Amino acid sequence: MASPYDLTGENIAGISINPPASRVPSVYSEVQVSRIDHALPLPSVFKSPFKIVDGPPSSAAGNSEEIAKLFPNLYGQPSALLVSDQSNDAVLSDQKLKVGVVLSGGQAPGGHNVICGIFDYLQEHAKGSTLFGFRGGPAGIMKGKYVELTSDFVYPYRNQGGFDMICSGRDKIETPEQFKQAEDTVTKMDLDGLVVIGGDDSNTNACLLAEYFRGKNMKTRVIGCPKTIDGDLKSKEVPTSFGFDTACKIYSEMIGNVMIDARSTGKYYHFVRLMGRAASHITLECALQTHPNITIIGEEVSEKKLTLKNVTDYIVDVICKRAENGYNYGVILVPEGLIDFIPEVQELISELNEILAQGNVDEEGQWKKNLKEETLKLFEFLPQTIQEQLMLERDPHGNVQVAKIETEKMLIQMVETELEKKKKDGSYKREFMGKSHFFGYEGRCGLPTNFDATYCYALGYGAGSLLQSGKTGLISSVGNLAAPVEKWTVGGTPLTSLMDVERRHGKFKPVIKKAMVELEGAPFKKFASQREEWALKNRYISPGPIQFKGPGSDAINHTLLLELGAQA
Ligand code: FBP
Repeated sequence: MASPYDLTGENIAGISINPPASRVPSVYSEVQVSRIDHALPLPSVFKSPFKIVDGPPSSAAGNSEEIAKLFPNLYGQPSALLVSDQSNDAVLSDQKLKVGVVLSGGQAPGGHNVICGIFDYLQEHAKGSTLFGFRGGPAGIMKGKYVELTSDFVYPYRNQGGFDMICSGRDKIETPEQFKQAEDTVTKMDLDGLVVIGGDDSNTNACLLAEYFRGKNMKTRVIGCPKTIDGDLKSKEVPTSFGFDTACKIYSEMIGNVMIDARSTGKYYHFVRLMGRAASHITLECALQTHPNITIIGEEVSEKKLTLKNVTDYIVDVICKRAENGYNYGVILVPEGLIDFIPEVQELISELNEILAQGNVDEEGQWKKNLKEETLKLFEFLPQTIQEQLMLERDPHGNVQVAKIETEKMLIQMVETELEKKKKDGSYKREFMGKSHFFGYEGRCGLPTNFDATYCYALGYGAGSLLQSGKTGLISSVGNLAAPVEKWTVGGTPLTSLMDVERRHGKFKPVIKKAMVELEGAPFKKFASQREEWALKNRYISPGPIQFKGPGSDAINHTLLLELGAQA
Protein backbone atom coordinates (compact mmCIF):
# COMPACT_ATOMS: atom_id res chain seq x y z
CA MET A 1 0.00 0.00 0.00
CA ALA A 2 1.26 3.46 -0.79
CA SER A 3 2.32 5.34 2.29
CA PRO A 4 -0.17 8.04 3.16
CA TYR A 5 2.48 10.61 3.76
CA ASP A 6 5.88 11.20 2.36
CA LEU A 7 8.10 13.81 3.95
CA THR A 8 9.90 14.46 0.71
CA GLY A 9 6.97 16.75 0.08
CA GLU A 10 4.61 14.44 -1.76
CA ASN A 11 1.20 14.88 -0.23
CA ILE A 12 -0.73 11.64 -0.45
CA ALA A 13 -3.03 12.01 2.55
CA GLY A 14 -4.11 15.51 1.66
CA ILE A 15 -2.00 17.12 4.35
CA SER A 16 -0.09 20.05 3.06
CA ILE A 17 3.29 20.85 4.52
CA ASN A 18 6.46 22.32 3.23
CA PRO A 19 9.37 20.24 4.44
CA PRO A 20 12.69 22.10 4.38
CA ALA A 21 15.04 20.86 1.68
CA SER A 22 17.63 19.87 4.28
CA ARG A 23 15.34 17.28 5.87
CA VAL A 24 16.17 13.63 5.42
CA PRO A 25 13.34 12.09 3.40
CA SER A 26 11.26 9.76 5.51
CA VAL A 27 7.87 8.17 5.21
CA TYR A 28 5.15 8.35 7.82
CA SER A 29 2.66 5.59 8.69
CA GLU A 30 -1.05 6.27 8.92
CA VAL A 31 -0.85 6.32 12.71
CA GLN A 32 2.00 8.85 12.66
CA VAL A 33 0.04 11.05 10.28
CA SER A 34 -3.03 10.87 12.47
CA ARG A 35 -0.97 11.97 15.48
CA ILE A 36 0.38 15.14 13.81
CA ASP A 37 -2.93 16.93 14.17
CA HIS A 38 -3.83 15.49 17.57
CA ALA A 39 -4.91 18.58 19.52
CA LEU A 40 -3.20 19.07 22.86
CA PRO A 41 -5.05 20.53 25.83
CA LEU A 42 -3.26 23.13 27.95
CA PRO A 43 -3.47 23.82 31.69
CA SER A 44 -6.16 26.45 32.24
CA VAL A 45 -3.67 29.02 33.58
CA PHE A 46 -2.66 29.62 29.95
CA LYS A 47 -6.22 30.38 28.88
CA SER A 48 -6.33 33.81 30.55
CA PRO A 49 -3.81 36.47 31.63
CA PHE A 50 -1.42 35.18 34.26
CA LYS A 51 1.43 36.37 36.42
CA ILE A 52 4.33 34.65 38.10
CA VAL A 53 4.39 34.37 41.87
CA ASP A 54 7.66 33.57 43.67
CA GLY A 55 7.80 31.04 46.50
CA PRO A 56 10.13 31.12 49.53
CA PRO A 57 13.94 30.99 49.10
CA SER A 58 15.27 27.52 48.26
CA SER A 59 18.21 25.48 49.52
CA ALA A 60 19.99 22.45 47.98
CA ALA A 61 19.20 18.71 48.00
CA GLY A 62 22.47 18.11 49.88
CA ASN A 63 25.64 19.90 50.90
CA SER A 64 24.02 23.37 50.69
CA GLU A 65 27.21 25.14 51.71
CA GLU A 66 29.20 23.77 48.74
CA ILE A 67 26.32 24.42 46.33
CA ALA A 68 25.99 28.02 47.60
CA LYS A 69 29.71 28.52 46.89
CA LEU A 70 29.50 26.95 43.43
CA PHE A 71 26.42 28.98 42.42
CA PRO A 72 26.84 32.40 44.07
CA ASN A 73 24.48 34.10 41.60
CA LEU A 74 21.70 31.51 41.64
CA TYR A 75 21.72 29.75 45.00
CA GLY A 76 18.63 30.39 47.13
CA GLN A 77 16.36 31.49 44.25
CA PRO A 78 12.64 30.95 44.91
CA SER A 79 10.52 28.65 42.83
CA ALA A 80 7.99 30.27 40.50
CA LEU A 81 4.31 29.50 39.98
CA LEU A 82 2.02 30.78 37.23
CA VAL A 83 -1.31 32.07 38.54
CA SER A 84 -4.25 33.55 36.66
CA ASP A 85 -4.56 37.28 37.17
CA GLN A 86 -6.88 39.68 35.39
CA SER A 87 -5.13 42.79 36.79
CA ASN A 88 -2.57 44.83 34.87
CA ASP A 89 0.27 43.10 36.75
CA ALA A 90 -0.56 40.05 34.71
CA VAL A 91 0.81 41.54 31.51
CA LEU A 92 4.22 40.08 30.71
CA SER A 93 6.53 42.03 28.44
CA ASP A 94 5.47 41.63 24.80
CA GLN A 95 9.06 42.10 23.66
CA LYS A 96 10.07 39.76 20.85
CA LEU A 97 12.42 37.08 22.10
CA LYS A 98 15.23 35.14 20.53
CA VAL A 99 15.35 31.71 22.09
CA GLY A 100 17.55 28.67 21.49
CA VAL A 101 16.62 25.10 22.38
CA VAL A 102 18.82 22.03 22.71
CA LEU A 103 18.06 18.33 23.19
CA SER A 104 20.65 16.72 25.40
CA GLY A 105 21.45 13.09 26.28
CA GLY A 106 19.42 9.98 25.49
CA GLN A 107 16.21 10.13 23.47
CA ALA A 108 12.88 10.18 25.33
CA PRO A 109 9.42 10.20 23.74
CA GLY A 110 7.90 13.67 23.81
CA GLY A 111 10.99 15.80 23.22
CA HIS A 112 9.56 17.21 19.98
CA ASN A 113 6.46 18.33 21.84
CA VAL A 114 8.53 20.33 24.32
CA ILE A 115 9.97 22.21 21.34
CA CYS A 116 6.47 22.64 19.85
CA GLY A 117 5.26 23.96 23.22
CA ILE A 118 8.03 26.59 23.33
CA PHE A 119 7.37 27.49 19.71
CA ASP A 120 3.61 27.87 20.18
CA TYR A 121 4.04 29.83 23.40
CA LEU A 122 6.29 32.35 21.66
CA GLN A 123 3.88 32.63 18.71
CA GLU A 124 0.95 33.17 21.04
CA HIS A 125 2.48 35.37 23.77
CA ALA A 126 5.52 37.07 22.22
CA LYS A 127 4.63 37.47 18.54
CA GLY A 128 7.53 37.93 16.17
CA SER A 129 9.90 35.93 18.40
CA THR A 130 12.39 33.50 16.86
CA LEU A 131 13.20 29.98 18.01
CA PHE A 132 16.47 28.31 17.04
CA GLY A 133 17.28 24.63 17.47
CA PHE A 134 20.90 23.72 18.26
CA ARG A 135 21.86 20.68 16.26
CA GLY A 136 23.34 17.53 17.79
CA GLY A 137 23.06 18.45 21.46
CA PRO A 138 25.33 20.74 23.51
CA ALA A 139 28.06 20.43 20.85
CA GLY A 140 25.73 22.51 18.65
CA ILE A 141 25.91 25.35 21.19
CA MET A 142 29.69 25.18 21.39
CA LYS A 143 30.14 25.00 17.61
CA GLY A 144 27.35 27.45 16.81
CA LYS A 145 25.42 24.88 14.72
CA TYR A 146 21.75 25.75 14.70
CA VAL A 147 18.68 26.02 12.53
CA GLU A 148 15.74 28.42 12.71
CA LEU A 149 12.62 26.53 13.73
CA THR A 150 9.72 27.79 11.66
CA SER A 151 6.12 26.68 11.69
CA ASP A 152 6.70 24.45 8.65
CA PHE A 153 9.83 22.98 10.16
CA VAL A 154 8.26 21.87 13.44
CA TYR A 155 4.88 20.78 12.02
CA PRO A 156 5.73 17.19 10.95
CA TYR A 157 7.27 16.49 14.35
CA ARG A 158 4.17 17.27 16.40
CA ASN A 159 3.37 14.32 18.69
CA GLN A 160 6.09 12.22 17.05
CA GLY A 161 8.74 10.18 18.84
CA GLY A 162 12.49 10.61 18.45
CA PHE A 163 14.77 13.60 18.64
CA ASP A 164 15.40 13.78 14.90
CA MET A 165 14.06 17.32 14.50
CA ILE A 166 17.41 18.69 15.68
CA CYS A 167 19.06 15.51 17.12
CA SER A 168 20.79 15.18 20.46
CA GLY A 169 24.27 14.52 21.85
CA ARG A 170 26.02 13.76 25.12
CA ASP A 171 28.76 16.40 25.02
CA LYS A 172 29.27 18.35 28.16
CA ILE A 173 30.06 22.06 28.33
CA GLU A 174 32.78 21.76 30.89
CA THR A 175 36.10 23.50 30.35
CA PRO A 176 36.58 27.29 30.53
CA GLU A 177 37.14 27.24 26.75
CA GLN A 178 33.83 25.45 26.20
CA PHE A 179 31.95 27.94 28.40
CA LYS A 180 33.56 30.71 26.37
CA GLN A 181 32.45 29.02 23.12
CA ALA A 182 28.88 28.83 24.47
CA GLU A 183 29.10 32.50 25.49
CA ASP A 184 30.31 33.49 22.01
CA THR A 185 27.50 31.56 20.31
CA VAL A 186 24.65 32.98 22.37
CA THR A 187 26.13 36.48 22.17
CA LYS A 188 26.47 36.31 18.38
CA MET A 189 22.92 35.00 18.12
CA ASP A 190 21.74 37.68 20.56
CA LEU A 191 19.78 35.06 22.50
CA ASP A 192 17.43 36.11 25.28
CA GLY A 193 16.98 32.56 26.39
CA LEU A 194 18.14 28.98 26.09
CA VAL A 195 16.06 25.90 26.93
CA VAL A 196 18.02 22.76 27.79
CA ILE A 197 15.92 19.61 27.47
CA GLY A 198 17.83 16.92 29.33
CA GLY A 199 18.36 14.52 32.22
CA ASP A 200 20.15 15.08 35.52
CA ASP A 201 23.60 15.66 33.99
CA SER A 202 22.28 17.96 31.25
CA ASN A 203 20.24 20.02 33.70
CA THR A 204 23.31 20.29 35.93
CA ASN A 205 25.04 21.69 32.86
CA ALA A 206 22.08 24.03 32.27
CA CYS A 207 22.48 25.37 35.81
CA LEU A 208 26.22 25.90 35.36
CA LEU A 209 25.52 27.81 32.14
CA ALA A 210 22.82 29.92 33.84
CA GLU A 211 25.30 30.75 36.62
CA TYR A 212 28.05 31.59 34.13
CA PHE A 213 25.81 33.84 32.00
CA ARG A 214 24.42 35.64 35.03
CA GLY A 215 27.91 36.01 36.53
CA LYS A 216 28.91 37.83 33.34
CA ASN A 217 25.76 39.98 33.34
CA MET A 218 24.72 38.50 30.03
CA LYS A 219 21.09 38.75 29.01
CA THR A 220 20.77 35.05 28.04
CA ARG A 221 18.66 33.17 30.56
CA VAL A 222 18.64 29.37 30.86
CA ILE A 223 15.67 27.12 31.64
CA GLY A 224 15.82 23.31 31.94
CA CYS A 225 13.19 20.67 31.13
CA PRO A 226 13.06 17.24 32.84
CA LYS A 227 13.75 14.55 30.24
CA THR A 228 14.77 10.93 30.71
CA ILE A 229 13.05 7.60 30.24
CA ASP A 230 14.91 6.49 33.38
CA GLY A 231 12.47 8.44 35.58
CA ASP A 232 15.21 9.42 38.03
CA LEU A 233 14.98 13.18 37.55
CA LYS A 234 12.14 14.13 39.84
CA SER A 235 11.39 15.92 43.07
CA LYS A 236 8.33 17.11 44.96
CA GLU A 237 7.82 19.93 42.40
CA VAL A 238 8.93 17.91 39.35
CA PRO A 239 6.72 14.81 39.65
CA THR A 240 8.19 12.89 36.71
CA SER A 241 10.55 13.18 33.77
CA PHE A 242 8.99 12.93 30.36
CA GLY A 243 9.44 9.78 28.30
CA PHE A 244 9.19 7.44 31.30
CA ASP A 245 5.48 6.83 30.72
CA THR A 246 5.86 5.89 27.04
CA ALA A 247 9.04 3.83 27.45
CA CYS A 248 7.54 1.76 30.28
CA LYS A 249 4.39 1.10 28.27
CA ILE A 250 6.44 -0.03 25.26
CA TYR A 251 8.60 -2.37 27.39
CA SER A 252 5.52 -3.68 29.22
CA GLU A 253 3.91 -4.61 25.93
CA MET A 254 7.07 -6.54 24.98
CA ILE A 255 7.32 -8.20 28.41
CA GLY A 256 3.65 -9.20 28.18
CA ASN A 257 4.35 -10.82 24.81
CA VAL A 258 7.37 -12.69 26.15
CA MET A 259 5.23 -13.91 29.08
CA ILE A 260 2.73 -15.43 26.70
CA ASP A 261 5.59 -16.98 24.75
CA ALA A 262 6.95 -18.51 27.98
CA ARG A 263 3.55 -19.91 28.89
CA SER A 264 3.02 -21.21 25.36
CA THR A 265 6.31 -23.10 25.00
CA GLY A 266 6.64 -23.98 28.69
CA LYS A 267 10.43 -24.33 28.45
CA TYR A 268 12.15 -20.94 28.60
CA TYR A 269 13.20 -18.58 31.35
CA HIS A 270 13.30 -15.12 29.80
CA PHE A 271 15.82 -12.83 31.49
CA VAL A 272 14.90 -9.26 30.50
CA ARG A 273 17.30 -6.43 31.24
CA LEU A 274 15.55 -3.06 31.15
CA MET A 275 17.08 0.34 30.57
CA GLY A 276 17.58 2.71 33.43
CA ARG A 277 21.21 3.56 33.90
CA ALA A 278 21.14 4.19 37.63
CA ALA A 279 17.69 3.87 39.18
CA SER A 280 15.34 0.87 38.82
CA HIS A 281 12.13 2.90 38.25
CA ILE A 282 11.54 1.42 34.77
CA THR A 283 11.94 -2.14 36.06
CA LEU A 284 9.60 -1.47 38.96
CA GLU A 285 6.97 0.18 36.77
CA CYS A 286 7.11 -2.66 34.21
CA ALA A 287 6.73 -5.18 37.04
CA LEU A 288 3.64 -3.35 38.28
CA GLN A 289 2.23 -3.39 34.75
CA THR A 290 2.98 -7.05 33.94
CA HIS A 291 3.51 -9.12 37.15
CA PRO A 292 6.66 -11.12 36.25
CA ASN A 293 7.88 -14.08 38.35
CA ILE A 294 11.05 -12.37 39.55
CA THR A 295 11.99 -8.69 39.59
CA ILE A 296 15.30 -7.49 40.92
CA ILE A 297 15.25 -3.90 42.18
CA GLY A 298 18.76 -2.45 42.42
CA GLU A 299 17.99 -0.15 45.33
CA GLU A 300 16.82 -3.12 47.43
CA VAL A 301 19.94 -5.10 46.52
CA SER A 302 22.03 -2.17 47.68
CA GLU A 303 20.02 -1.58 50.88
CA LYS A 304 20.29 -5.26 51.85
CA LYS A 305 23.95 -5.34 50.81
CA LEU A 306 23.36 -8.40 48.66
CA THR A 307 26.21 -10.05 46.78
CA LEU A 308 26.03 -11.43 43.24
CA LYS A 309 25.79 -14.89 44.81
CA ASN A 310 22.78 -13.80 46.93
CA VAL A 311 20.96 -12.51 43.84
CA THR A 312 21.74 -15.73 41.94
CA ASP A 313 20.57 -17.89 44.87
CA TYR A 314 17.27 -16.00 45.04
CA ILE A 315 16.61 -16.63 41.34
CA VAL A 316 17.63 -20.29 41.65
CA ASP A 317 15.36 -20.73 44.67
CA VAL A 318 12.31 -19.42 42.77
CA ILE A 319 13.15 -21.58 39.73
CA CYS A 320 13.32 -24.69 41.94
CA LYS A 321 10.04 -23.88 43.72
CA ARG A 322 8.32 -23.24 40.38
CA ALA A 323 9.61 -26.59 39.12
CA GLU A 324 7.91 -28.23 42.12
CA ASN A 325 4.66 -26.54 41.02
CA GLY A 326 5.13 -27.91 37.51
CA TYR A 327 6.35 -24.70 35.87
CA ASN A 328 9.61 -24.91 33.96
CA TYR A 329 9.40 -21.41 32.55
CA GLY A 330 9.22 -17.86 33.72
CA VAL A 331 10.04 -14.20 33.22
CA ILE A 332 12.70 -12.33 35.19
CA LEU A 333 13.21 -8.56 35.07
CA VAL A 334 16.58 -7.05 35.84
CA PRO A 335 17.45 -3.33 35.88
CA GLU A 336 20.23 -2.21 33.57
CA GLY A 337 22.14 -0.67 36.47
CA LEU A 338 21.97 -3.79 38.68
CA ILE A 339 25.67 -4.48 38.97
CA ASP A 340 26.26 -0.88 39.99
CA PHE A 341 24.04 -1.51 43.03
CA ILE A 342 25.85 -4.56 44.35
CA PRO A 343 28.18 -3.16 47.04
CA GLU A 344 31.10 -5.44 46.09
CA VAL A 345 30.74 -4.46 42.40
CA GLN A 346 30.33 -0.78 43.35
CA GLU A 347 33.69 -0.94 45.12
CA LEU A 348 35.18 -2.60 42.04
CA ILE A 349 33.74 0.08 39.72
CA SER A 350 34.93 2.93 41.90
CA GLU A 351 38.48 1.47 41.99
CA LEU A 352 38.34 0.96 38.21
CA ASN A 353 37.11 4.56 37.75
CA GLU A 354 40.12 5.93 39.60
CA ILE A 355 42.50 3.68 37.60
CA LEU A 356 40.88 4.66 34.29
CA ALA A 357 40.86 8.38 35.26
CA GLN A 358 44.63 8.16 35.78
CA GLY A 359 45.04 6.33 32.46
CA ASN A 360 47.07 3.54 34.11
CA VAL A 361 45.81 0.57 32.10
CA ASP A 362 48.53 -1.49 30.47
CA GLU A 363 47.92 -4.42 28.12
CA GLU A 364 49.92 -6.88 30.26
CA GLY A 365 47.41 -6.45 33.11
CA GLN A 366 49.93 -5.00 35.59
CA TRP A 367 47.28 -2.36 36.42
CA LYS A 368 45.34 -5.05 38.30
CA LYS A 369 47.94 -4.80 41.08
CA ASN A 370 46.30 -1.46 41.97
CA LEU A 371 43.05 -3.25 42.89
CA LYS A 372 42.48 -4.28 46.51
CA GLU A 373 42.72 -8.02 47.19
CA GLU A 374 38.96 -8.64 47.55
CA THR A 375 38.14 -6.47 44.55
CA LEU A 376 40.65 -8.31 42.40
CA LYS A 377 39.08 -11.66 43.41
CA LEU A 378 35.66 -10.43 42.33
CA PHE A 379 37.03 -9.06 39.04
CA GLU A 380 38.69 -12.40 38.22
CA PHE A 381 35.50 -14.28 39.16
CA LEU A 382 33.40 -12.35 36.60
CA PRO A 383 33.02 -13.76 33.07
CA GLN A 384 35.60 -12.26 30.70
CA THR A 385 32.97 -10.46 28.61
CA ILE A 386 31.72 -8.65 31.72
CA GLN A 387 35.32 -7.79 32.73
CA GLU A 388 35.83 -6.23 29.31
CA GLN A 389 32.53 -4.38 29.45
CA LEU A 390 33.43 -2.94 32.87
CA MET A 391 36.65 -1.53 31.41
CA LEU A 392 34.93 0.30 28.55
CA GLU A 393 35.35 4.04 28.37
CA ARG A 394 33.13 6.09 30.74
CA ASP A 395 30.59 8.48 29.22
CA PRO A 396 31.44 12.22 29.13
CA HIS A 397 29.83 12.56 32.58
CA GLY A 398 32.05 9.84 34.11
CA ASN A 399 29.37 7.12 34.27
CA VAL A 400 29.97 3.43 33.52
CA GLN A 401 28.05 2.72 30.30
CA VAL A 402 25.75 0.12 31.82
CA ALA A 403 23.76 -0.20 28.58
CA LYS A 404 26.84 -2.08 27.30
CA ILE A 405 27.10 -4.51 30.24
CA GLU A 406 25.14 -7.70 29.58
CA THR A 407 24.04 -8.44 33.15
CA GLU A 408 21.20 -10.68 31.95
CA LYS A 409 23.68 -12.99 30.20
CA MET A 410 25.92 -13.02 33.26
CA LEU A 411 22.97 -14.00 35.47
CA ILE A 412 21.94 -16.79 33.09
CA GLN A 413 25.48 -18.19 33.30
CA MET A 414 25.54 -17.97 37.08
CA VAL A 415 22.07 -19.54 37.47
CA GLU A 416 23.05 -22.33 35.07
CA THR A 417 26.14 -23.12 37.15
CA GLU A 418 24.12 -23.29 40.39
CA LEU A 419 21.40 -25.45 38.81
CA GLU A 420 24.05 -27.84 37.44
CA LYS A 421 25.28 -28.32 41.02
CA LYS A 422 21.70 -29.03 42.14
CA LYS A 423 21.25 -31.52 39.33
CA LYS A 424 24.33 -33.38 40.52
CA ASP A 425 23.00 -33.62 44.07
CA GLY A 426 19.56 -34.54 42.73
CA SER A 427 17.67 -31.53 44.13
CA TYR A 428 16.77 -30.19 40.64
CA LYS A 429 15.81 -32.45 37.76
CA ARG A 430 14.61 -30.20 34.94
CA GLU A 431 16.32 -28.66 31.92
CA PHE A 432 17.02 -24.94 32.36
CA MET A 433 16.99 -22.80 29.24
CA GLY A 434 17.62 -19.10 29.70
CA LYS A 435 16.86 -16.58 26.95
CA SER A 436 18.38 -13.14 27.27
CA HIS A 437 16.77 -9.88 26.19
CA PHE A 438 17.70 -6.25 26.50
CA PHE A 439 14.81 -3.83 26.12
CA GLY A 440 16.33 -0.39 25.95
CA TYR A 441 16.64 1.57 22.76
CA GLU A 442 13.29 0.13 21.57
CA GLY A 443 11.46 2.33 24.09
CA ARG A 444 13.22 5.66 23.62
CA CYS A 445 11.70 6.89 20.37
CA GLY A 446 8.17 5.48 20.29
CA LEU A 447 5.18 7.70 19.55
CA PRO A 448 4.60 9.50 22.86
CA THR A 449 1.57 8.39 24.87
CA ASN A 450 -1.26 10.89 25.30
CA PHE A 451 0.21 11.61 28.74
CA ASP A 452 3.76 12.31 27.51
CA ALA A 453 2.52 14.28 24.49
CA THR A 454 0.42 16.59 26.68
CA TYR A 455 2.91 16.80 29.55
CA CYS A 456 5.75 17.74 27.19
CA TYR A 457 3.69 20.39 25.46
CA ALA A 458 2.88 21.95 28.85
CA LEU A 459 6.56 21.78 29.89
CA GLY A 460 7.55 23.63 26.71
CA TYR A 461 4.79 26.20 27.10
CA GLY A 462 5.87 26.70 30.72
CA ALA A 463 9.53 27.10 29.74
CA GLY A 464 8.51 29.85 27.28
CA SER A 465 6.61 31.71 30.00
CA LEU A 466 9.52 31.48 32.46
CA LEU A 467 11.93 32.93 29.90
CA GLN A 468 9.50 35.69 29.00
CA SER A 469 9.23 36.67 32.65
CA GLY A 470 13.01 36.95 32.96
CA LYS A 471 13.65 33.78 34.96
CA THR A 472 16.90 31.83 34.80
CA GLY A 473 18.33 28.70 36.44
CA LEU A 474 14.89 27.08 36.86
CA ILE A 475 13.59 23.78 35.56
CA SER A 476 10.14 23.90 33.99
CA SER A 477 7.77 22.07 36.35
CA VAL A 478 4.23 20.96 35.74
CA GLY A 479 2.32 19.47 38.67
CA ASN A 480 -1.00 18.07 39.90
CA LEU A 481 -0.69 15.48 37.13
CA ALA A 482 -3.33 13.08 38.44
CA ALA A 483 -5.99 15.77 37.87
CA PRO A 484 -7.46 16.68 34.44
CA VAL A 485 -5.00 18.70 32.33
CA GLU A 486 -6.93 21.95 32.92
CA LYS A 487 -6.02 21.71 36.60
CA TRP A 488 -2.30 21.03 36.12
CA THR A 489 -0.04 23.60 37.79
CA VAL A 490 2.79 25.29 35.87
CA GLY A 491 5.95 26.86 37.22
CA GLY A 492 9.69 26.59 37.66
CA THR A 493 11.89 24.96 40.32
CA PRO A 494 15.39 26.29 41.08
CA LEU A 495 17.91 23.86 39.61
CA THR A 496 20.21 24.48 42.57
CA SER A 497 17.49 23.09 44.87
CA LEU A 498 17.94 19.68 43.18
CA MET A 499 21.73 19.69 43.56
CA ASP A 500 24.30 17.91 45.67
CA VAL A 501 28.01 17.23 45.15
CA GLU A 502 29.41 13.89 43.91
CA ARG A 503 32.76 12.44 42.94
CA ARG A 504 33.18 12.21 39.16
CA HIS A 505 36.37 11.59 37.17
CA GLY A 506 38.16 11.61 40.53
CA LYS A 507 36.93 15.15 41.52
CA PHE A 508 33.98 16.63 43.47
CA LYS A 509 31.40 18.12 41.08
CA PRO A 510 27.91 19.60 41.49
CA VAL A 511 25.25 17.17 40.26
CA ILE A 512 21.50 16.96 40.35
CA LYS A 513 20.78 14.28 42.91
CA LYS A 514 19.22 11.27 41.17
CA ALA A 515 15.84 10.22 42.51
CA MET A 516 16.20 6.52 43.25
CA VAL A 517 13.45 3.96 43.96
CA GLU A 518 12.36 4.57 47.56
CA LEU A 519 11.93 1.30 49.43
CA GLU A 520 9.42 3.08 51.68
CA GLY A 521 7.63 4.58 48.68
CA ALA A 522 4.18 3.48 47.55
CA PRO A 523 5.25 1.86 44.21
CA PHE A 524 7.88 -0.39 45.82
CA LYS A 525 5.58 -1.29 48.72
CA LYS A 526 2.82 -2.33 46.33
CA PHE A 527 5.26 -4.50 44.38
CA ALA A 528 6.75 -6.04 47.54
CA SER A 529 3.30 -6.97 48.82
CA GLN A 530 2.55 -8.97 45.66
CA ARG A 531 5.85 -10.39 44.40
CA GLU A 532 5.63 -13.74 46.23
CA GLU A 533 2.34 -14.52 44.61
CA TRP A 534 3.70 -13.49 41.18
CA ALA A 535 6.78 -15.72 41.75
CA LEU A 536 5.00 -19.00 42.27
CA LYS A 537 1.64 -18.56 40.58
CA ASN A 538 1.31 -17.08 37.13
CA ARG A 539 -0.35 -13.71 37.33
CA TYR A 540 0.97 -12.40 34.03
CA ILE A 541 -0.63 -9.32 32.50
CA SER A 542 -0.13 -8.45 28.85
CA PRO A 543 -1.00 -4.75 28.51
CA GLY A 544 -0.83 -4.76 24.69
CA PRO A 545 0.32 -1.82 22.56
CA ILE A 546 -0.06 1.84 23.50
CA GLN A 547 -3.51 3.15 22.63
CA PHE A 548 -4.25 6.72 21.57
CA LYS A 549 -8.04 6.45 21.74
CA GLY A 550 -10.44 4.38 23.82
CA PRO A 551 -9.70 2.12 26.81
CA GLY A 552 -6.35 2.73 28.48
CA SER A 553 -5.37 5.64 26.24
CA ASP A 554 -5.33 8.17 29.07
CA ALA A 555 -4.09 5.81 31.80
CA ILE A 556 -1.24 7.24 33.85
CA ASN A 557 1.56 4.87 34.86
CA HIS A 558 1.43 3.14 38.27
CA THR A 559 4.54 4.85 39.65
CA LEU A 560 3.24 8.37 39.09
CA LEU A 561 -0.26 7.56 40.30
CA LEU A 562 0.96 5.79 43.44
CA GLU A 563 3.48 8.54 44.22
CA LEU A 564 0.91 11.29 43.70
CA GLY A 565 -1.60 9.36 45.80
CA ALA A 566 0.94 8.98 48.59
CA GLN A 567 1.68 12.74 48.47
CA ALA A 568 -1.97 13.77 48.56
P1 FBP B 1 19.50 10.05 29.69
O1 FBP B 1 19.82 9.95 31.14
O2 FBP B 1 20.38 10.96 28.94
O3 FBP B 1 18.05 10.37 29.46
O4 FBP B 1 19.72 8.63 29.02
C1 FBP B 1 19.25 7.49 29.63
C2 FBP B 1 19.57 6.25 28.86
O5 FBP B 1 18.55 5.94 27.95
C3 FBP B 1 19.83 5.11 29.84
O6 FBP B 1 18.67 4.45 30.17
C4 FBP B 1 20.88 4.30 29.12
O7 FBP B 1 21.73 3.65 30.01
C5 FBP B 1 21.65 5.33 28.38
O8 FBP B 1 20.77 6.38 28.12
C6 FBP B 1 22.22 4.82 27.07
O9 FBP B 1 23.05 5.79 26.53
P2 FBP B 1 23.45 5.91 25.00
O10 FBP B 1 22.30 6.53 24.29
O11 FBP B 1 24.61 6.83 25.03
O12 FBP B 1 23.76 4.54 24.51
